[in-house]
Amino acid sequence: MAKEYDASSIQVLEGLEAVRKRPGMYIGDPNDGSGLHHCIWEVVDNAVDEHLAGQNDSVEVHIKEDGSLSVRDFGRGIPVDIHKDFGISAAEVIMTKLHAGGKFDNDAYKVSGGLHGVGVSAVNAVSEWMEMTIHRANKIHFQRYEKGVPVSDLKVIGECQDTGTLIAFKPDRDIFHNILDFDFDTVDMRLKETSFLNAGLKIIITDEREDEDHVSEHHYEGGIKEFVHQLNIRRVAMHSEVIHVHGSREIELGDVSVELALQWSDAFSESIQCYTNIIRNKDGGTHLSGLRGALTRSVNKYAKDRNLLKGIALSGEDVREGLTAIVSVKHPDPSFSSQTKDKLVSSEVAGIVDSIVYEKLGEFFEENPSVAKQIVEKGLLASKAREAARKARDLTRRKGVLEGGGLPGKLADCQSRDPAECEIYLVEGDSAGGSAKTGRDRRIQAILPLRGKILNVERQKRNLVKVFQNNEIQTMIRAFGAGVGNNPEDEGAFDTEKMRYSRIIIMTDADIDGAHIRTLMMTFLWRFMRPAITGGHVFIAQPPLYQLSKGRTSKYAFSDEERDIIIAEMRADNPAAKIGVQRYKGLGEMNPDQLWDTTMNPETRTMLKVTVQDAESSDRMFEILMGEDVPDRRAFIEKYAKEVTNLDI
Ligand code: 0RA
Repeated sequence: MAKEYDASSIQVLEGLEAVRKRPGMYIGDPNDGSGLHHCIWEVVDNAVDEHLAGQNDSVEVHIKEDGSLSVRDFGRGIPVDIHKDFGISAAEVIMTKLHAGGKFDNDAYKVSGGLHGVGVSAVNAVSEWMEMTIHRANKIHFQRYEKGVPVSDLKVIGECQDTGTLIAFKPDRDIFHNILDFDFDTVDMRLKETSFLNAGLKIIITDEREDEDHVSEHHYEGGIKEFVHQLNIRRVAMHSEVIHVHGSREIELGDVSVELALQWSDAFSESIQCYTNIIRNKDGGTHLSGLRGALTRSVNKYAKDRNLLKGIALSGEDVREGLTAIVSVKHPDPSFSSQTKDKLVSSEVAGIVDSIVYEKLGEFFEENPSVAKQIVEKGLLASKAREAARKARDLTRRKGVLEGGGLPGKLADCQSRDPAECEIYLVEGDSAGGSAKTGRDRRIQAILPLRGKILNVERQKRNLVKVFQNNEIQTMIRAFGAGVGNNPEDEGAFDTEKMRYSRIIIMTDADIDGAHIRTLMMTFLWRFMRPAITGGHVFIAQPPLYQLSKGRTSKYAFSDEERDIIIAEMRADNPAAKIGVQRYKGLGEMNPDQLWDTTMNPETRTMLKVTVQDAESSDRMFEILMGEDVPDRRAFIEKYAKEVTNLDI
């Protein structure tokens, strides 16, 4: 017995050492905040498992002032009896042995899962300390670990009436060098999602780091149905009730259950979020393809049976326009395409989701004919708009060819034909366009002046023809030469491989109008040339706000703070110098040399690169900010752009 204990404890130490050596393999990147936050999800997952086992109805998370965090659940409490193979308490096994996150009782019990299924022991290994307090069998048990190693035995320290587990840990700064602060919004958003996916589970987050505690509580009896309702809260829903279907099928290893909530709105985009065992699969997978197939077939069948189609077949895209849906699958042994579980690949799931959704949605349509009719009508409108848009798009392409080479007259092209080194400046107004044409490096920089405000495409959802007939938009399509449209299956869809310039640089005045024009251009690119944005090809030029001159020297300032610093520097040796301050109201006020020096010279310029982390939330942001007349469009740029110099590109 003693020998066995020695051997296994050596194994434990080796395991913990492996985690500390390569934390990225077990808990995610330790330097960008993702690994740090994964520690929380891993610990919370254990509490969620107790909920799934029907043994826990609430979880309390505290973010503490000293950099630690605690998770309390009201489940059965981690078992404290001696584990027969290891000679130590089962609790200590769970806390120290990798892959011992699994449960000892029922195989079907653990459907929630940590990032890599390594369990809480991996978190223990990367924690300066971890403390476990267990309420079980009317006793309070306690044990402390440092860097994963127990520093005391599991001891009884008191008595209690309730059951549950409290795990507190402080991430080790030897592992997480850069980022040690838990981000409240990240924690809040993720745990909100967790509580939506676990109907009835209450999750309370308390941030104790400010003078006053900040408390956020999530508790949704309606589960994913309420989730869809919330996602659509700023949209006009086409039917008041969120549709909710569920079912299960038996496979060899146990039951696969499927839960789906869906609602159509007047939105343009489709938004389907997929989960397997409470974990988000951002790239979808077999549950998504099963759902899509069933949706297309059931809507078409309903419509055809009632002669609503007049010979047209609705495409999947037509049917899904404006759809918001959550599909949540629970599977005893799912397979994913990668460690990060971004895509579900278990092939049997496609058929299971398809058959459950097809059957249940068919029933729903039968029982709710007015809703069904509206969905069909929306699909028909989408189908017509898409067909008209296709024609208009073809026309745009043909017109380009007819006008010789297809390049618009306003474009001042560059000499090089190597897209990798070429860039195109989209410039607001003809006068700024003139300065830019003179000031540029004509070998690699092309200039396209655009007149006034381009069309807000977000308000033309039903009128795509108007989008394609717009002059400025046609000009851009032809200048970029890479097609238009986000659906790669469409002929002539935007393709970054075909781009004539690898960088599209939006250059507008540094005022409110300029900001507005910039967001209009970004909106167009997002809705019609999305791969340019997701591929990192879109930039925002940063012209200076001020020119400051003293005698013959002059400097540029790109913000008010910078202006004040430069003035102070210029006055350092002579406090009385009266310094010339010129505020640039528009790009047109700069002469070509100045524009080159401050904004366009690739050697010295700073630009903003447009980045999109989450397509889902970006969709919503474009919809909200561009759909209505919202004054604060600056939020937009702040959310999507990060500063880069040529070195980062
Ligand atoms: C193994 C078996 C049982 C519960 C747990 C583990 C458990 C683990 C954690 C981790 C955090 N909170 C937890 N709560 C429970 C079931 C024991 C039984 O049958 O009583």
